Amino acid sequence: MDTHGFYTAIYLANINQVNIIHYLWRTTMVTNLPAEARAKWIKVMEAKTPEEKIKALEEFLSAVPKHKGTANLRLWASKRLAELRELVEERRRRRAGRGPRFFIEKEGAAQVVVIGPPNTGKSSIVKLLTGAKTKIASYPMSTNEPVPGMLRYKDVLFQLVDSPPLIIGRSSSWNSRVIGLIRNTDAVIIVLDLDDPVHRYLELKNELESSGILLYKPRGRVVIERSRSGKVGIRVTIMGKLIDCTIDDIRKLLESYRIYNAHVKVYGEVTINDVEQALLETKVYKPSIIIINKADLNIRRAVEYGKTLWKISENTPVIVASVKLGKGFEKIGEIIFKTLDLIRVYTKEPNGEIAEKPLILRKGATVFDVAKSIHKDFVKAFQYAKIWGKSVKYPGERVGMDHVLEDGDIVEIHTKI
Ligand SMILES: Nc1nc2c(ncn2[C@@H]2O[C@H](COP(=O)(O)OP(=O)(O)O)[C@@H](O)[C@H]2O)c(=O)[nH]1
Ligand SMILES: [Mg+2]
Repeated sequence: MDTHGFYTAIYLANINQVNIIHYLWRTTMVTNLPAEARAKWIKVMEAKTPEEKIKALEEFLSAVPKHKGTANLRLWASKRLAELRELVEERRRRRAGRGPRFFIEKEGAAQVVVIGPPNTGKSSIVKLLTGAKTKIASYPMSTNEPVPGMLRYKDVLFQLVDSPPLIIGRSSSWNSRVIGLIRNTDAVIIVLDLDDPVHRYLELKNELESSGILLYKPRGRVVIERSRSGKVGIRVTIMGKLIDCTIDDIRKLLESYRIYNAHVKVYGEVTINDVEQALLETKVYKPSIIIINKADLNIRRAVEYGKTLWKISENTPVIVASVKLGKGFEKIGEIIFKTLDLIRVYTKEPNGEIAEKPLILRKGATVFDVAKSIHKDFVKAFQYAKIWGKSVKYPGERVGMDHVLEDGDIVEIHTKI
């Protein structure tokens, strides 16, 4: 058998792809919501418990007028409500000491949920990579609750979560729970085997899309981080380009939703509608990796499927592997790290040691993000930062709060105190 195939079949995504999903995103307009609905949205954002979120979403939904332009938004909101009701129900059952546990507390730098059709080897993969005690069986539906385990890559730990399969094309409380798990995670690994993987992949992708979960990176992306501490105003960092609006338009839009303190990050090409979509959280993008498992059964076919999937999935990384042979997983940590667009940043006190443990941040993170993650007072008292690493022209260069960091940078923050 040609084991060489396992290595040649690893592809890394080209993250600058222009794609079709983005076009769909652009056309699902929800603008022109009445002021009453906008004012109610902030309650949804601020809800702390699932119960509060359910109540706020119900109230928001009742203020959204029923017409074609709001159909997607209303469908999304009712699906979200179903997920949240499942979560509340689960907690109630758990208190009574019964039923499966679907909500998994995040640990490590990122959480990655392992999904896919029944019996493809999801549990076997999580067990192989993390040692988690998860049940492996030759019959489908053997996993009935998510099981977490930790995977190490260099000085970064990832949490992998084995999950029960989604049942395609049926809305059920079971599916709502699995979707809820996926919505809250940072990335997904899709495990397929040699049983019609292309078709299975497309089914899964469509199922997720109908719940507002996208597997492809849109051309433009907006991240809105609301400030919970302190009045920082509305800060907009442009890593790409605004197509049809100005920074001031973004500020006005946020203010119409009564948001006065937030950091808006714009990646790629973005319209004002994209900003509103991000605000309403109707579309979330989950970076993904595809694994074709059981390649031991027919390596040639597995590699063929791998190439096809790579092409039809906008160059999502595809790994052709076999748990049985323990092959194909050599680069999984590196691929997860790259797919998540993470960077490691090391903090350093003035005249002090460099921190041993890195801060794990998203690509595009700024000095502001580092200051914020240390302490809220660091943002208020910030004067300048000194940087060593790839993001600066010379070691120890002085930069401001908006400076965009790179993987491996060392950051020394100087404050007024
Ligand atoms: N031939 C082969 N069988 C595998 C491989 N990985 C898992 N299996 C088998 O596939 C079945 C389902 O595995 P499991 O991990 O429970 O799949 P899950 O339902 O997706 O979690 C079990 O009988 C496994 O032993 C593999 O790489 N090759
Ligand atoms: Mg399983």
